[in-house]
Amino acid sequence: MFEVLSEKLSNVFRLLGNRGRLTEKDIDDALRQVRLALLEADVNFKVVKDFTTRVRERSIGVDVLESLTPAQQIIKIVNEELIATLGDGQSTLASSSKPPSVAMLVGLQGGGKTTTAAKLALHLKHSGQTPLLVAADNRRPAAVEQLVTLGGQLDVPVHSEDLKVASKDICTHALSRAKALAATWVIVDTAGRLHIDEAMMAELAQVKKVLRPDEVMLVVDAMTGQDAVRVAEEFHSRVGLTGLILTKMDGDARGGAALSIRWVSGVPIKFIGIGERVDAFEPYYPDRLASRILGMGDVLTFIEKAEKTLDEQKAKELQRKVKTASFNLEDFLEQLRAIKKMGPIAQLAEMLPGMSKLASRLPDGAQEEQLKKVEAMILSMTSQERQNPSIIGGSRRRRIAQGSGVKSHDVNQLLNQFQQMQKLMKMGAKGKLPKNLMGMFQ
Ligand SMILES: Nc1nc2c(ncn2[C@@H]2O[C@H](COP(=O)(O)OP(=O)(O)OP(=O)(O)O)[C@@H](O)[C@H]2O)c(=O)[nH]1
Ligand SMILES: [Mg+2]
Repeated sequence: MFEVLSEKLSNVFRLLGNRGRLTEKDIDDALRQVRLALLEADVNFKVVKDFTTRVRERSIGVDVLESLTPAQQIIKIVNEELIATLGDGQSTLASSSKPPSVAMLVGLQGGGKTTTAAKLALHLKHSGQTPLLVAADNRRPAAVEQLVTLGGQLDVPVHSEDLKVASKDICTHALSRAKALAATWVIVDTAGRLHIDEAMMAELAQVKKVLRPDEVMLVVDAMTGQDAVRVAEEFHSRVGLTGLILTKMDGDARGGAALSIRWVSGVPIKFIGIGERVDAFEPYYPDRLASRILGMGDVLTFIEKAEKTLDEQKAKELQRKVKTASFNLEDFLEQLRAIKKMGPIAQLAEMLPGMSKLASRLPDGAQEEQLKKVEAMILSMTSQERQNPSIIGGSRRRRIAQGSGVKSHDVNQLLNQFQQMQKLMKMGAKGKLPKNLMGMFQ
């Protein structure tokens, strides 16, 4: 479904290429292409706007990871924000503590309700459940027959009644039958109409009242683009939905519905239908869909691995340096930056002996300012000075203060604190620290 979009996004990233640095303009140009590609894919314009704003905010001024190119870094951000748009985490089926659990399927005509009821029954059966299908669509004889046939193929019982019986009564009887059969799940296929109308909503409300379902899922055709999104909003406000099932995701539609529906309706997608066969059905994983849309599963796996090994390497290296007391201002700067990315200063205090006092002495909010100041000072030092701060005398101190726009005594303070920290590390390396501080040297 996402071939065209995928290809366009790949082109954008290819153009960003392996450049060493990306300017704000490069990022804006790339995001303009991304925006166009999404709009052409029929993604809701509000979703597009929100998405590109979030990606831009995070891309500009991003700290580039050593092992990733800027383009890879941006792909990483796009991927993460895409997942956020598609719905964070996987949404599982809600079940009842007292079986049977009940899933009611609703939707417009031809959306795939009946087929999906059978698919869901098979899915549940495969996971060890005993489902009962219910033909509550009594508007057409063919609809009942369709479900009965599908149930027969899957060896799943189907509850159906004479067309004259009202849907809500069929449902009442079906619940008793489920108990008698000791079914763990009841899956109810309801009648669809061409358009949303009062009669349909009234009937669904009645059926819902009888069933007291654990899940009310809208089965919606992903090929219908933005219409699907409107239908979801409407059903959600009228009937109250717990989930969405997107069907015909195997088609060649542009993908806008899939990309917008969760964000616009606020209802989680639970399953997707990917073909006409009863087994063409999958739980919905936002991360898998995102990587399909980006069309670069390999790159994403690479990015993930690079990040993980980098983190591990860095942690090991830091530990070694602290243990051998060879931790210098260069390392300190790197830690500061890592902390800035993480946020709370408390973590820095925990990690570095001697820093906790400094952190707690700072007034609220001044901490970030102080971090910036410290960073500026270290940046004004030569590499030699960072590796061996003891060579910093009066004239070097003045130069550093001037270069970073602080007072000489600020530099002094930093150097003193750093010295204290090094002392603690040396004591730690020799095993001479109090027990509670020794923890970090083990
Ligand atoms: N390619 C594809 N076709 C699907 C999928 N799901 C359903 N269909 C087809 O869509 C058509 C309509 O499906 P139904 O299950 O009858 O739809 P319905 O919502 O029950 O329709 P009504 O009962 O008329 O309201 C059938 O031809 C299905 O085979 C899917 O995921 N992929
Ligand atoms: Mg049907």
